[in-house]
Amino acid sequence: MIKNAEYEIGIFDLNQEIPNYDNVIAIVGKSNSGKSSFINSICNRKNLAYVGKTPGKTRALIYYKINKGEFYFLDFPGYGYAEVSEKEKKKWGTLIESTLSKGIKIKHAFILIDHRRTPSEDDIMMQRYFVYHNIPFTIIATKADKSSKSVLNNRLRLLSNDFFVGKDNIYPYSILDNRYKESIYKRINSILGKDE
Ligand SMILES: Nc1nc2c(ncn2[C@@H]2O[C@H](COP(=O)(O)OP(=O)(O)OP(=O)(O)O)[C@@H](O)[C@H]2O)c(=O)[nH]1
Ligand SMILES: [Mg+2]
Repeated sequence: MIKNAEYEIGIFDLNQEIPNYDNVIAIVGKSNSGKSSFINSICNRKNLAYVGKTPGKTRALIYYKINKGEFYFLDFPGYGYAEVSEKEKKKWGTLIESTLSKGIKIKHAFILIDHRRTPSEDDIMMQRYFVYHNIPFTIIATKADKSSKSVLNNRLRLLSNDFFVGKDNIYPYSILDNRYKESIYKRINSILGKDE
């Protein structure tokens, strides 16, 4: 389903013009939740998005052009990483908030969370933001390979309570297991109105 993926543009500071693409799927989540890994995996690419050894590596909003412009992934800087300096944190916060308030176009948001973690205040704030702005979202519970099936299922149930969504709005994912890809592709098709 994803045949082609390429880096399109990075938004590094507030003076930059924000692109106005249709069909943008935002990828948000805490630092280290697996956003960049998810993008690489779903695009079948090893090094499209940078996966750092230390959290807090994605420091800009990065647009990836998928299938020659059929849609875009927008990789957000991860929030909530404690060891980043206050100054850096403030810079990211401002970058995220102001691009959002400047009316950046987002068709759908994937909120990524390590399935073993309880949602942080920042996760819930992000979700509220999307609700407030009428942007539909899907929760992606990452690193599914790290738990047994029963533990994973239990966590999915708890996450659906925490995020106040039905379990069908939570998708497990693992970059180590290709079985999860198909359901994400289906989800993307339905987001793009390509159901048949
Ligand atoms: N076992 C396992 N590890 C994963 C999976 N997804 C991501 N990881 C690991 O989790 C770590 C963080 O992944 P990233 O993709 O860099 O996370 P990120 O959300 O982009 O982080 P920031 O850029 O800091 O916001 C890396 O060491 C990845 O290899 C997964 O499905 N399974
Ligand atoms: Mg990243």
